[in-house]
Amino acid sequence: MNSNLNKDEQDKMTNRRQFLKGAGAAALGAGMISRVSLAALPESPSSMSATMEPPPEPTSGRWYNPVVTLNGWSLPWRMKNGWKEFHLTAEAVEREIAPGMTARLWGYNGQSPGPTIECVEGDKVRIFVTNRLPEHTTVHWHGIFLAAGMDGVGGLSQPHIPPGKTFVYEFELKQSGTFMYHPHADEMVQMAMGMMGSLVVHPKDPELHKVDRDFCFLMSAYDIDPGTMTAKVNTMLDFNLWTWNSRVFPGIDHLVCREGDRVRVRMGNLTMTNHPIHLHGLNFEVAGTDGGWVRPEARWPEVTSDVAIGQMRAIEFDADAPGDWAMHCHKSHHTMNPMGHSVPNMIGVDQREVQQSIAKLLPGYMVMGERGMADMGEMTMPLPANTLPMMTGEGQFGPIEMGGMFTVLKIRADQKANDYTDPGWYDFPAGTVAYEVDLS
Ligand SMILES: [Cu+2]
Repeated sequence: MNSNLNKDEQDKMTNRRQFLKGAGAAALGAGMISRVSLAALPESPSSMSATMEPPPEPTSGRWYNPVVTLNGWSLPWRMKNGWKEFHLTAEAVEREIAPGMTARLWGYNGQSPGPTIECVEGDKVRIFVTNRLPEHTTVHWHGIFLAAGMDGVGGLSQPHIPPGKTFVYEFELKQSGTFMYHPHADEMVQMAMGMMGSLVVHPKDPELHKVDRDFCFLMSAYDIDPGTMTAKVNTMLDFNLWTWNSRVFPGIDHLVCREGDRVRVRMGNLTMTNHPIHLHGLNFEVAGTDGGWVRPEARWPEVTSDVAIGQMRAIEFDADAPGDWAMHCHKSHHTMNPMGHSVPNMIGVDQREVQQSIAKLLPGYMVMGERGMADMGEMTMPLPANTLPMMTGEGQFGPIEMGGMFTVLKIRADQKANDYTDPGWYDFPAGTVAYEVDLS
């Protein structure tokens, strides 16, 4: 992430300001910038990278424990006369889904999802939204209590933000918890193209709901044909990329923890189906939803939490089990990448004859799936450009055979506080790994 604009971007920004000044002289609708100085728009920093930024300490305003956005970053702000000012730019972006595949999506400030917005209960927040899309948009602040005219539903609570225009949203945060932002305008297209971001409101008292590590991500699904880059927006069910923060395994950041840490994972679902998120090795509690914190006496232990469409869940656990633990959606088709969704079931079918006849026409042709699909994880089948194998990833014992919504929770005794660097694969103590029985 580079929060300092280069010369070219500065010129663009200046041009945009001048353009806005000109436009500002004309009639302004409700919500458009009128009460704030047009020349004083805060910067709209942009990121081209899918690399996790270490949690940013708050630079001004009330102190809080920052969150860690998987493969993402948090949006800087500036304080102005007691207001925390952010600047989102809605625009076309390119997102690396995993090494080997890049998608053309829509997002905010250079990425899909957009940067995480972090603020504190009691903050007065002013969020500028500049629309650089080819069509109008709005931003809805999912779960936030605010004046109806700030809720961002195009046509219902405000006029749409036309291309090239900047609107401003203002509200005072009366709650803390886990929320998100996304358009409420041409949603079918704009959400299918990746427009969304996490919105975290920290408690005023940093000791409340305190954890050592606080991760967040949003779930989104895309339908991108192998060899192409643009998400199909009319797909209703048959998506082929199931993502966390617009990334798939093995491109999703690992959740690195120190043994003994209290850990929170905030996750939101903006796909069109539910995702039962399963964690190995530990149990957890749902400590919060997008409706607020769950009272401690109302929590129960779980190892899988279903995150339904349009819901958010903040789970918490004590990282007391060292090791490498899988964390994934339990729908097995959601831990797969594109190249497997239309493969027929060939288990038990002897394809040798077929192979021989096809190989005459297509040298190098391979049959697949006679013994299950695991062979496909190992095969280095030639793929069309810009797509990903169905099952992939290499662990210390062999192929992991996963894709999509899958990552690894890494708990280490010797990880330093606030250190998120990948410690590598777990060093299993001797005699603790499943082993082959000697039958001789
Ligand atoms: Cu799922």
